[in-house]
Amino acid sequence: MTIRKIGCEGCDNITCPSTKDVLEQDVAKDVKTAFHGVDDRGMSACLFGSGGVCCRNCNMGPCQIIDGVPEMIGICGATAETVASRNFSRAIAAGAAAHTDHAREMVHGFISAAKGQNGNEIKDVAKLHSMAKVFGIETEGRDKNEIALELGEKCLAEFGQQDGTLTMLKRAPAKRQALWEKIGIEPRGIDREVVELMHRTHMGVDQDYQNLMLQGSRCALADGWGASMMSTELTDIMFGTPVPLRSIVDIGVLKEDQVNITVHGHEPLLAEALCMAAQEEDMLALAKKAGARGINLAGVCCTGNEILMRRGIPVAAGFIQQEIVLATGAVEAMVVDVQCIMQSVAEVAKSFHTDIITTNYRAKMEGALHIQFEEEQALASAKEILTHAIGNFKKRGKHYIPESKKLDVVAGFSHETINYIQGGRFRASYRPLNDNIINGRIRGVAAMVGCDNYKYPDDVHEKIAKELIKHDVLVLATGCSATALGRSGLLRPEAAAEFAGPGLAEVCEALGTPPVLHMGSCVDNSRLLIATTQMVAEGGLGEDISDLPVAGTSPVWMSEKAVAIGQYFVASGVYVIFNNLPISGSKKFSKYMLEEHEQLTGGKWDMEADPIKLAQKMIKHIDEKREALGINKKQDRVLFDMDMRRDLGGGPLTGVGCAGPGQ
Ligand code: BF8
Ligand code: SF4
Repeated sequence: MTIRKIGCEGCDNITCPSTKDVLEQDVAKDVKTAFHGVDDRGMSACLFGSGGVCCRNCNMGPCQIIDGVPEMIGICGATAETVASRNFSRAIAAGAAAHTDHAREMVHGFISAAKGQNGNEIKDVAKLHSMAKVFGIETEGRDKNEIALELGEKCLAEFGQQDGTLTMLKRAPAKRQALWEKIGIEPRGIDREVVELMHRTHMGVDQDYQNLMLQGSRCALADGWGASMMSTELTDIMFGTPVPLRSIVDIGVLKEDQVNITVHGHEPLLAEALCMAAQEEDMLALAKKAGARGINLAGVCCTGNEILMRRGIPVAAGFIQQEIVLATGAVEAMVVDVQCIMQSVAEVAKSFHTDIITTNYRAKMEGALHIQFEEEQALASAKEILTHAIGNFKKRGKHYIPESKKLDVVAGFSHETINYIQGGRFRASYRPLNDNIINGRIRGVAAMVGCDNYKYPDDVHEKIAKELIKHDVLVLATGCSATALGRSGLLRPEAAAEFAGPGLAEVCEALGTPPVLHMGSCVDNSRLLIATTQMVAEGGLGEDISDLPVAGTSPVWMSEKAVAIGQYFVASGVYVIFNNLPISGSKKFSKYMLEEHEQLTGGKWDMEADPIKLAQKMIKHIDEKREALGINKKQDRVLFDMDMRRDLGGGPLTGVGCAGPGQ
């Protein structure tokens, strides 16, 4: 297939200066991106699909359902609400499956590390001990690897567990746990909930949309409080719990005189191995022999977030720029594993010397080179991949790196970091955050998570975040939303003075933090669950997550993982707003999701296409929660300023961390 000549003139969906810059260059003139793909298709989205009422669950269909038209139910009699809830549930199951399969790989890697088999070590012993406590594992007098092995095996057992409840549910507030038990949505085993949801959405099984959504919630909770949380915690123990560090987000992190390798996907085992291998003498010598000054690794999508958070390695691109970074012609190899890797990257790479290297047997691609990443020989596999990439350096032809738009970011805000920066090492606490919410300096907390989407402008995240912080709402960001906010300059501490309302700006300036805190990848949304639980435990903001002045959004969601995430937040008591949801084809199901669900879990879904209105709805929800808590009036509470914080042993962030290999 030949790539058509397309420029980016007139496309108002692209606002990122680097993206525009690259697409305007001669080197990118033959590159067709998904931005153009949206236009080229020339069709608006199918109304049945968008409304969630196209059923193709059996071969009597596909059946397009028109709500309220008796002849337009499914051939089997399935109603609009049954079909819409089944489709929604299947998205949850698929999203949860992606997260849980990722988590399983991380648990396998963790067990190998504990056995000393893959070159990784147990780095965060304090976190190992705290997780051991959650799982009832004895730590006294035991070697860290022995504890880790028992923890890894117990975690692995949670995937296949058939009865009982997942261990980490007990980290939730007591009131939340009691509610889950009462309505019967406590996950029993991780895999079981995905399988049961797929079964119940099969033709002719669960045809009561409310009953089905209970399983939808149970499956989503198995993702959030089960697999994703497990993945985040074990990854932290193995690779280190993130601490704030400075780095860069932009396509311009590519380097003229180095072998540029972008790492794209999700599971950090591969990325960590590449980071280690890229610092080995033999690899650096090979790069020099090829005429390069070094090896420059740069992240894309959630892998980018993982290595940014833990190593300060720059992020070249979020989901929406994965083709653009290749269009520079300056990438020797894009190494990919699983999830969110568009097939189009193989086509774009054909115009250049770039190789797309698939590394996981679960995810191969026509036109890509496959080098299997063997987790138990992690370093050797990583070196094989790097060797191939280095071999491409001499073949680099005409290229363009947009170096002038690079933006500094501070990332690495794990839940532990938030605890620490507020209270110091010895009095780590959420008390200052709760106090600042109670006294009104911080109005509330908003989670911005999830994807980019080529159907929408690339500045939606920025618009929403600016509106939120302007109204003193602290933003916690993950996934490609966090990358987008980094591109917009909102992950810099200076952004507080530039864009935040006076209360939030005062708090951020005292702590030295940005008004938007980067908390990691998509699986790291589990950090947000723990952060909200801590806010409840600290006191003064109610007894459950549903009492907190918090709200969540994935404003331009793309992946089914975002649906699973949204549902586990809703089932945890959070108000979650997306730009759209595939539910509008059923009045009953829409009413249930947007209004009635709140009576069940205290959380609910909402929709709003306009970014500013979406932010305002989040603020309105936060204000309603403040009103219910009786903290809607300004109170004269003490702000923990810099001096007080120093006394506590904390202090503002300094320019710690590295900016990646070769710096
Ligand atoms: O898991 S935010 S586009 S990269 S799905 Fe994908 Fe969405 Fe990005 Fe990460 Ni999450
Ligand atoms: Fe149609 Fe029912 Fe088959 Fe769905 S399950 S395709 S509604 S007949």
